[in-house]
Amino acid sequence: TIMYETRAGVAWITLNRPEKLNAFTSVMHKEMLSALKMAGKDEEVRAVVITGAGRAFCSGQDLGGSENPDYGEVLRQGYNPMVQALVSIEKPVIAAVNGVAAGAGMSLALACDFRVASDKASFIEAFIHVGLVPDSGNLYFLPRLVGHAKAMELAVLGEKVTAEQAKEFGLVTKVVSDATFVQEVETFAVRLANMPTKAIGLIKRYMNKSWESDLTEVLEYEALAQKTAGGTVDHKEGVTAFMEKRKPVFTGK
Ligand code: LHQ
Repeated sequence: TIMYETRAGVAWITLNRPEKLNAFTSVMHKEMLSALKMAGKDEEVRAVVITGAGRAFCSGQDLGGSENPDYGEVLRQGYNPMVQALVSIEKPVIAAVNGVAAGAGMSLALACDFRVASDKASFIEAFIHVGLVPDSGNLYFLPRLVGHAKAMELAVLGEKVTAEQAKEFGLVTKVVSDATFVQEVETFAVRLANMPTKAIGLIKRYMNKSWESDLTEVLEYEALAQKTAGGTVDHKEGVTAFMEKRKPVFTGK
């Protein structure tokens, strides 16, 4: 139910249940978790793309499945470890939103570091339409990405938002034509994969921490992160390239 492939420093993770619009099952969660762990560990991988097979990105929980009736446990066992694993990957993770992202499928996109959307994509906080609440980090990421007022509006009204609308309120990094979607995502992902990976990982780690920290703590995090970044090969290369007036070649080390 999950496809995993790597090329040009990028791991491509594809949700692959197109006939159900890539709705999540417990099997899919297990496969997703191992794909994310693989991408995190593989040193050749310097960027991760998550996308959907067929016309949808992900329609959230499979509503037709005979899953555990204890939804709390479904979240604790399936979704929450996935979100934690995704956020713990110290590499850029891009949601390539090829089509509709609904319910926990939208949450998955929100937990990524970037969202690149096809002009055919849409976002829908579908939970409310089945009498549920946003989950899988949705209540954490949504207000942080779009602000409290917009997040309340989206979560409570559950209206479908087009890729263009999502771009307007900052949910999406860029909207690209469906015809060139895969190439555009690839170009973006390869660009990220050729950047100073360690520094990106540190930015991600401490940007996330900044939400639950005060200024004194953040200043110290920056000092810690900068000490680490300052010791990387990529920092040395960046400075050398600058002095030699050439383009740097970063290796992620
Ligand atoms: C589906 C699904 C789906 C099964 C489309 N399941 N078959 C966490 C923990 C525990 C419990 C509960 O929930 C959660 C978190 C959640 O994610 S709750 C929210 C769950 N998701 C939804 O409520 C979204 C349900 N889907 C939709 O609203 C629509 O399908 C969207 C807006 C995504 C797309 O609409 P359309 O483009 O019109 O497609 P469609 O509705 O015709 O769907 C195509 C097929 O996919 C259809 O099957 P069929 O056999 O008739 O062709 C759907 O039944 C199936 N499908 N989503 N989540």
